[in-house]
Amino acid sequence: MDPVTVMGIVNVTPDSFSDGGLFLEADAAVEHGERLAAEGAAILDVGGESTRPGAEPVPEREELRRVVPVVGRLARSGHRVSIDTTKLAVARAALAAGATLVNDVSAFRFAPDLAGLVADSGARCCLMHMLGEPRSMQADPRYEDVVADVKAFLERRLAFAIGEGVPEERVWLDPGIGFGKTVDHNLELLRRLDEIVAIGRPVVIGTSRKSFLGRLSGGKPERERLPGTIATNVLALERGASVFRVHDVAPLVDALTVSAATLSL
Ligand code: PMM
Repeated sequence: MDPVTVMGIVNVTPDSFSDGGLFLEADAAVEHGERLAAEGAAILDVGGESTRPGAEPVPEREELRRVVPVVGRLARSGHRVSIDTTKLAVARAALAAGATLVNDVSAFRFAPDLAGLVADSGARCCLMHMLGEPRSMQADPRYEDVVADVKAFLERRLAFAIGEGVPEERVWLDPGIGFGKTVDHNLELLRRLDEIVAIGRPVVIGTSRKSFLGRLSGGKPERERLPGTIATNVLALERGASVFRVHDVAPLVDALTVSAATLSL
């Protein structure tokens, strides 16, 4: 696997916290995806349901309507597409439309049958840690030891996926920055990311424009969080992360390529 794989975010939602619905229309989303690919994104991560803290679930029909045409058009243009969903029907339709990776922020907890679909389809999957569900995850997140707890969770979900027939080498893991975590939890996970990497699967990291970066930089709004996004992704690379899920692809590709060369990765 390349030392740096940048995953560009293509949100097709009216309420995603950082795109503000700019890419709701399929044409705009496809155009955005094409631009991220041209900037160096190796994977385009298409999502139709916001997972921002407090977000309400999106009905399946609406999620399908948002994402399937976008996945199909980007895949037909030759791009590697991942589908960011927790729903079986959405993943099934997206894989049929050409997606090759299922990015499930619930790690197959919300739809356990997703594991069998991934196993049968030959797709890869990304299993992410989240405390509970988006609606309530930020209420009062507590851990015994956030890194040990997240690691144990990811090991359990990896074992579940393997038990359902997904070959281990097709699974990526993600500690889920911002998903049921305080600022200190997020920092501890980044600081000790090597412990998650030690599980032995590629680690995906998603810090892009997230609220803890705003909190740490004097309350900066989403669009001014690029420096924090770069800093955290570079540190995650140094600690062994391999896949970087970001909104601002061009600057991150630059920063991570230079960092990888400096680290002789
Ligand atoms: N973050 C969001 C959505 N999907 N998937 C993975 N694997 N990791 C993440 O950190 C992650 C994700 C929320 O961010 P967005 O609303 O900007 O897409």
